[in-house]
This record gives sequence, structure tokens and C-alpha cells, in this order.
Amino acid sequence: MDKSLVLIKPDAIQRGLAGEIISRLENRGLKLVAMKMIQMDVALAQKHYAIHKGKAFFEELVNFITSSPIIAVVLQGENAIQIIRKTMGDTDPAKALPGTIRGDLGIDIGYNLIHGSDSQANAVKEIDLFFSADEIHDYCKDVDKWIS
Ligand code: IDP
Ligand code: MG
Repeated sequence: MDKSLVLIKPDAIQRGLAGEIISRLENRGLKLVAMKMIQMDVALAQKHYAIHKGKAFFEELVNFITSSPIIAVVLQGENAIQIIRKTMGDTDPAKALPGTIRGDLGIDIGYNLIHGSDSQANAVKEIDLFFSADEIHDYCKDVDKWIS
């Protein structure tokens, strides 16, 4: 079972879309196993987005992600990483397909509502940045018996 880190970004919180976005992921059948609202500091933002250091948009990205609270979520499920990325849509909302979170709710690449881990290795690293082991819940949903 994969686990993935999702961040509901400041623009989503500001626009009142947190519930809508989390709902779309829950509705796919993914299981919420951890959730917290935090305001990221610059050190955490730089670690989380380390791969983008040196790019033209890096400073803007760090400023934005630290500008207002976010909700960090861990979702679990078969192929969770891939399913979340598909449900998010293309990084640029202008290119994201209708039906995706970014394609339905976004318009600007800098304000694209959601972060989702892009690989198993990055998911492990990112979850570890935001959550301690005892904040991640291991529980069963009866419906899991029907689909696994
Ligand atoms: P992802 O969020 O779809 O994984 P990444 O390429 O990892 O996309 O980029 C991380 C974040 O950096 C994006 O979600 C977006 O907020 C921001 N970003 C990426 N490319 C640009 C750009 O060209 N201009 C402004 N912001 C960008
Ligand atoms: Mg990324």
C-alpha cells in the first residue's frame, strides 16, 4: 500500500477549497491516515522544495507556500501516488484536463492549489518532513476488504 504526502496549499485555504480538494481524494477511495494544519516556515519550505532550488520561481514558491497556513495530509491506498497525481492534473492549471483538481479549480501555475508526492522515494522523505511516526494512523476500513 502506497502512502503519499498531499499539501493543501495557501491559495486553496484562502479560497475555501480545502474540503472540496480533500473530498475529491477521499472519494477516489484513498484513506486519510494523517492530517494537520500548519504554517510552514522558510526552513521547512526550502527542504520540501529543495529539488527546485536555483530555479527562477524558487523564491516566489517559498514565499507563497509560507504565506498562510496549509493542510498537510497523508493518504494511503493501492497506487496512491499515481492516483493522486492524476487527480491533481498537470502542474500548470492551464494545461490540466477538466475533471482534475487543477483543471477544474485553478488558472495559474503559481497558485495551483495542491502538492502531491511524485514518487515512492519522495513520498517517504516528504511524509517524514511533516509527520512523526505516531501521527500516522494505522486503521482498517471495512470497505478495504471489498477492494483489496
Ligand atoms: P508539481 O507541484 O506538479 O509536482 P513541480 O514541477 O514539482 O510541480 O513544481 C513545484 C511547484 O512549483 C508547482 O506546483 C508550482 O506551484 C511551482 N511552479 C512550478 N513551475 C513553475 C513556474 O514555471 N512558475 C511558477 N511556479 C512554478
Ligand atoms: Mg513536484
